[in-house]
Parts: sequence; structure tokens; C-alpha cells
Amino acid sequence: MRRFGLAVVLAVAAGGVTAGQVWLETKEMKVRLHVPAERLRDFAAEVLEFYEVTPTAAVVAVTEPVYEKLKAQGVQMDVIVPDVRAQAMCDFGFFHTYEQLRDTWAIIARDHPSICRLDTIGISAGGRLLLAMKVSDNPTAMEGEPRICFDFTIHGNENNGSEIAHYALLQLVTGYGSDPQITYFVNEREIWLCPMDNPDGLVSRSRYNANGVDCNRNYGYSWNGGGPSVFSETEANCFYHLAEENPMSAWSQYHSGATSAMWPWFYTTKATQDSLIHAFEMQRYGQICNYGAYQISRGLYPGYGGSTDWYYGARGALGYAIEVCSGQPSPPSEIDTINRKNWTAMKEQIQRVNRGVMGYVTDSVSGQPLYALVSVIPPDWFTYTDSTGYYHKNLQAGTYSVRAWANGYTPKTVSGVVVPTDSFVRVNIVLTRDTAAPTSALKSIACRIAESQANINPTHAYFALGRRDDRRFSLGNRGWATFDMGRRTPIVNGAGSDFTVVEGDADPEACSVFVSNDWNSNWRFVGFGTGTQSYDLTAAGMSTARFVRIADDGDGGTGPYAGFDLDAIEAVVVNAPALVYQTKTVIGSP
Ligand SMILES: [Ca+2]
Ligand SMILES: [Ca+2]
Ligand SMILES: [Ca+2]
Ligand SMILES: [Zn+2]
Repeated sequence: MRRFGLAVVLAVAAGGVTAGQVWLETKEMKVRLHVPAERLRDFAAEVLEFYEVTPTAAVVAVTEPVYEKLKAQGVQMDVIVPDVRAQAMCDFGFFHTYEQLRDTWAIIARDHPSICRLDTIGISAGGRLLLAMKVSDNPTAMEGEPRICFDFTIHGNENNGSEIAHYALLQLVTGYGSDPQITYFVNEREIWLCPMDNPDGLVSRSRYNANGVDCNRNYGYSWNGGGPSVFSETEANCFYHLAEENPMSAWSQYHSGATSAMWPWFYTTKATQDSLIHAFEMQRYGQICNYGAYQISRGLYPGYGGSTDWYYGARGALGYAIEVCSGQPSPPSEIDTINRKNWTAMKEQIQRVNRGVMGYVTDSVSGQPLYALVSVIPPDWFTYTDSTGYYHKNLQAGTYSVRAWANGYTPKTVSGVVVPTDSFVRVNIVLTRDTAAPTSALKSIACRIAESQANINPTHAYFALGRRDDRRFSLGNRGWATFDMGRRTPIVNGAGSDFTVVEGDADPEACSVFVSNDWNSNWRFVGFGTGTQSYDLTAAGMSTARFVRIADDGDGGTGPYAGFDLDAIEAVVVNAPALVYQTKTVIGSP
């Protein structure tokens, strides 16, 4: 399997099956070869994989034609598994290997192209594929449906999650068209399944990736030294990009080692803005699975750089973390029970995730979709539009205000939005161009708050997005934060100062400011200032900059509002000079 698996996955991802076709039609068998170890090299070229070698026999994987050939040659063999792939598809009495899941998922995607799209979202440190399966009707399109992501086995030795992923995928593809509830889910949601966040750890039976890093400490929201630098690991990096292109309404991550259904924060014991729906969802999940329901920092222990905090803190997705069993992993005999109860709870989550408010944010003149920050009050939290302008915020029944803002546009608030019980309300928001308004930070990327201050800091990176509003994100002593001005609206170097870092409180503090056009590297120093101060991109030698990094100077106190208090980053809008088109003469034309 190892030998051909990559070709199969790539072929399916590219929409064809030619590279793996021959192999796909060929049965793979698991057999015991009764051959002395010193003679095994004679068979090595034809063996797909060695599972076990003893002095007198070896357990190996071979194709059916090779098996027939060896049999004809009189080699003594016992068949252990006559069809490895068929067993992997239906037998849950054992844990699947990385190769089995990878190849089986490629086959499932090939067999169900109308509801499955399998992406390779990255390559692990050890060279293995990081997979994401989108299950939805018209899976290659963005249709404006609530997205829910489930990701599994970020800790490689906690691979009950990968079994749950596989079970869930099989339920979806086999139930589609026959089970009305599953058919409805697939038609009206985008369900994302990422089966193996840490394939190297799964193979080596380790919590860590091949670089020895715990990937669930490498994410950017209140990162605190997990890994050599924030988002240094491919396994975390690729989920940044997945989230960037596909804003999720909810995002559940699976672990084992405990039995609990949890919600953020991990880095602090303060409640989330969305704690009502967070707690409600996890209490329901816990009732179904007989798990305790807790905030992560209270039910487990506090930690930094966790992915669930980033999904919620930086992208607004309702993050969850499920610990499915006390073993790492469970005994194989418990896999099936764990799969079934978690799938029951997941179906409830998928059912409820469309509740809330959804719609499109567009330009009032052109009707073009906008990259917008959509805030909902209460709970005073946010979500983002995707490339089609679609947004969705998962909410319980109630009355809300919805505020949409995009760089270069006047923000608009729609009040009195009533979210019905068990359903959603559609609110399309049309924004009017404002070419004079400064552009501001659209997204937070990463931040570090000193560990001693993280738990008492009552502010959020979200408070530093958009125009100045007297609400500030306190970076903490020696803290830092990075921001994205938006893919269409970088800071532009015009005459004089180009952007202002706004603090504006009674106690001005100092910070260093850096800029980049790479979201997580190549930062260039642009200046050091105290309180609200303007900066010129010329100091960094750059004509444009999409990303900004603010770092506290470290001479402040230790209280809840320690460090630089960032209200906003506001950039001067530089109107592009009129373009001059050259007249082009086509030689030889009449
Ligand atoms: Ca300038
Ligand atoms: Ca201050
Ligand atoms: Ca602010
Ligand atoms: Zn874990």
C-alpha cells in the first residue's frame, strides 16, 4: 500500500484515477509466508509491506496476482486477510493504519465524487499527507452552507479520533440518498473531516510530530513557546490556510486520555463570549456520550497555543475539544462503541450548527462579494465571510444585532434580528464604498500574552480589529500580536506616514512595530513609538505591507491591562494614480 498510495491520492485529488487504476482493481492480501528469514529478500520486490518477520515465517501484504504466482511456485502460505481493503472498509475491530485510512479515503472520494472532495492540505514533517475531506453536495462549489469541521488525532497516540472520522465518513456516504437525515445534512451543510492531523505521530505512536513538537501548542492564539516559533509546524500551518479559505461555524477537535466534552478557553479560565452556546452544545454532547462537560482550562488544565483557542479567538468558529476515552487509545474492543456514541452526538451538532444568522455581504454598486468581519451582539463575537461573501454565525434563538464591516466600506448594523428556534434567519448586508476612510486590521493572526498575565487579561485580539472604538487589546508585558489588513487592502506607501497604531488611553505605553507581506515571517522593523503614533513604510523599505506585528516594549506593569493597549491599526488610503495605457501597434496589421 505504501508503494502506490501516494499516486492514488494524488490521482483522485486531481480528478482522475489513471495512476492508481491498475492497483485499485487489484486485491491486496495479508498472508503468512512460510519462508526462512534469510530467503525473504528473494520476495522483497513483490511484497507491498512487511508486518512481522520471524526466523521461519513473515506476515506480509501482497497483491492477489503475486499470491497466485507464489502459490503456483509452491510457496507455503496461510491467508490471514483475503481482501485488506474490504476489511478496512467494514471491520472496526482494529485500529486503521495511516496507509489504510489514506488509501481508503482516496477510494471513497473516487467512488462518491458528487458528495466528497478529498484535499491534501499539507505534507507532514515526516512526509505524510494531511487530508481534509469535504462532504457536501456539489463539493467543489461554495454554496453558502454552514461549515462544520471535525479534526482528529492531532496527538498521534490518541487515534480513536481517526476511527470516529472513518466511521462518520462511511455513515455519510452510505446514508446519502437513503437516510433522509444524512441526505439533508450533506445537501445543506459543508461537513469537513480531517482524519489525521498528525500522521507521523499516528505511525510512531507518539503525541508529537516528527519534529518532536506538540502541534496542539503551536497555534497562534495566546501561543506561549510551543514549538520553535508560532505556527512553525506544517501540521498547524495548513489548518491556518484551511480556516482562511473556509470560515467554519463550528470546529471540533478529538483527543483521548479523558472522557469530556469541552469548549475554550484553554489559555484562561475566563468565560468565552459564546459560553452559553458553548456550554449548551457540550452538555448535550456529554449527555449522549456520558462525558463530563467543561471549559478546557477548568476540566483539563490550562495550556497555550491550542488549536481550539485559535479557531475561536482568531477566526470566530465555535471551537470544541472532545476527549473520547481514557485510553490513548482505547482497547480495540471499545472502538465500535466509541464510534457509535460519538457519531450520534456529532449528528446532533451537525443538525444544530445551522441555527443562527447567515447571509452575504456585498458591494452596493457592483454586487461583488466582500471580505468582511461580521460581528454579532450579543454575544459580541464574530465570524468572517468567505470568497463568495457568505457568512454564518451559529447562535441560539434570540434577538441580535449584526454588524458587517469591510475595508473601504462604511460599516452597517442590522438590529432586531430574530433567530428562530431550531432554524436560522437570513440577513444579506449591502455595504457602501467609503474611499476616504482609513483601512484597518481585518483579522488577528497570532498573539502572545505573558503566561503570568494571560489568565487575568480581560481583553481580546478582536478588540483591535476595525477602526478605533476605545476598546483595546492589552498585549501584556512583552506581549505581541500580529494582524492581517486583508488580502485586497494592504497598507500602501504614499507620501509621509502611511499608518497609525492607535492606543489612545490615559496611560500611553511603548511598542515596536513590524510589517511584512508574509503572514508569519519576514517581519521588518518600521519603528518604535509611545501611545498613538504614525509610521512610514519607507522605514521598512516596503511599498506595500499586508501584515502588521505590534510588540510591547516590556517596561510596563503586571496587571490585567499590562503592556501596550492596542485599539486599532489605521492606514491612510492612497488613491492609486491613474493608469496610462500604451498604444500597442501590431506589426503587419492593416
Ligand atoms: Ca510613506
Ligand atoms: Ca496603555
Ligand atoms: Ca478597538
Ligand atoms: Zn490530546
